[in-house]
Amino acid sequence: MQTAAETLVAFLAAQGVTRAFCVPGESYVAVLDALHDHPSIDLVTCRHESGAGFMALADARLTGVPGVVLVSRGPGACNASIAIHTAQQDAVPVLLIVGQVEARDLRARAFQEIDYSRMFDGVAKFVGEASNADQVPELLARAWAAMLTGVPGPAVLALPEDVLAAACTRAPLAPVVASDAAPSPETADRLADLLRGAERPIVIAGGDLDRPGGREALLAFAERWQVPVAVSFRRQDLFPNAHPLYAGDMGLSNPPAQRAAFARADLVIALGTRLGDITTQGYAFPEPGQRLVHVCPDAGWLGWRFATDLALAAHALPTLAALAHRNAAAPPGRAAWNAELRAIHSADAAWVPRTAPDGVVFANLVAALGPRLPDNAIVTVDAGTFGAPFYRKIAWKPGQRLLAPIAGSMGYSMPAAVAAALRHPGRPVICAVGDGGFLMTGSELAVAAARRAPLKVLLSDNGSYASIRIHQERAHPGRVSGTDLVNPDLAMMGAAYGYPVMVVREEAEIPALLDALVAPGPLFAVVYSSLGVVLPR
Ligand SMILES: Cc1ncc(C[n+]2csc(CCOP(=O)(O)OP(=O)(O)O)c2C)c(N)n1
Repeated sequence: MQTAAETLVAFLAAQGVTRAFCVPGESYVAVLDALHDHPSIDLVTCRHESGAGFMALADARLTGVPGVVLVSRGPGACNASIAIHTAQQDAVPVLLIVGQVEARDLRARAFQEIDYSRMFDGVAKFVGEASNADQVPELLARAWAAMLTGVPGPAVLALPEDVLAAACTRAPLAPVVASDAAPSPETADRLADLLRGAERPIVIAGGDLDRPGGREALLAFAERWQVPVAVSFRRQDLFPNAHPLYAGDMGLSNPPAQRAAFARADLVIALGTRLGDITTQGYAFPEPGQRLVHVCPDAGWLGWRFATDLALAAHALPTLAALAHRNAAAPPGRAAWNAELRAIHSADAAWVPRTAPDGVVFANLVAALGPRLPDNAIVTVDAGTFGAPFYRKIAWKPGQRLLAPIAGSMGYSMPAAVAAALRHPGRPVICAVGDGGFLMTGSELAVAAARRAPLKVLLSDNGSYASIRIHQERAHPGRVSGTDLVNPDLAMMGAAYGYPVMVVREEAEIPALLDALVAPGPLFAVVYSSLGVVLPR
């Protein structure tokens, strides 16, 4: 007879999980023991539960299989909670398994007890707790289905220590996940009619296209129908940015000319995006009166904040497949519209190098890195103002992957890079991070070092939580409060992890840094970057 812990591990293996991330806890040693017998699941021991959670998130984005995080009760679950919030915002399936207090102590205010259904209510798509071992298979199946249906997202399972060690008499249930919701033929006809009649359409492509075949289908659709494509927040790698039909991204600071042009679109097709806050420029685009087609697999997002002319509770890929079989045509004015959007994006993407007396202008470096990035590079970008040029000044190619937290969570990029380097040992992985973000989860570099995963760290040290300083200068000029950082010697920290270190103090050193960044092997590059150049004048 299997224990519930063994049933759990067998279930994960059967669902295609090949890696799980943990910080161990006494409340789930039974799972650790069950993993001992399952070499097909690589258990990655992390240094902080937020790091474990972010690794699971990045791994899930790269594989399409839910990321698995194992944590201890109470403190462990609290540390991991940032990844659950991020998984929800980023629409990534992540399963958080919490070793819970013993079943007899549930709701007894026991040591390190939390009621996770209350803690994660509104954050996770599913929260389950077992009070006996036979409930575990069903809870697993429900969590799995919740993570993968509609808009993907996180699930949490609280499994008491004694339940995990107890015999489970029920066989694991394989969840049936229907994830191919497609438009009806009539709806696809209507969408094709709208497209044929639109002089100034725009597609906003979102995360639902981040799946096998998604990028190829989007490109083929755009070319066949001659529709310009903008990407939703931080999804630049969905469409070749150098393509004449790439119209730019929906981001934190779209230029006024671009916003004005998008507002003139006579058809907005939101394809596989929730149309969230930033993608819609603070729920301001599409404007009232703009014709909107919203394709989203979760009906809960249709009609949310925006009046929709055609609402499709469908996935993006089958929608594109349906359009591929219909006659494509465009009114004569379409070419001029496409060229106009492209010109606006190109003007915004152009970068004129600047100089600053107080350090390297980090954007100069990022703009120069773009053309040198290998075609199969994976770049993880943390939250912070150093990251801004990655979104507009690099022309992403579909073979490259940009892993940036849509939730804007600091501390994401280092663990994400570790997960990427473990998942794709043959691909170049670059972790871009600020001094603030690095000191949050930089210790996960120990995991990469232990496994000889050769990632590259590109660290912008400007001695500040500069993103917040920018807001501060706008609202309260000259009154610096809480945003200055006095850093340790970051280069020494890189060396302590056994990484070859490069310190860049001047722009003249950028060419050598670029060479090092595209050469094989690990690297820890600290760039003393200008703070002054990013502050409002
Ligand atoms: C976990 C978390 N805490 C706080 C914030 C708010 N925040 C956003 S950017 C930022 C500063 C980032 O500083 P740094 O990593 O040094 O990059 P910089 O902005 O200086 O380039 C802060 C504190 C956040 N987004 N995430």
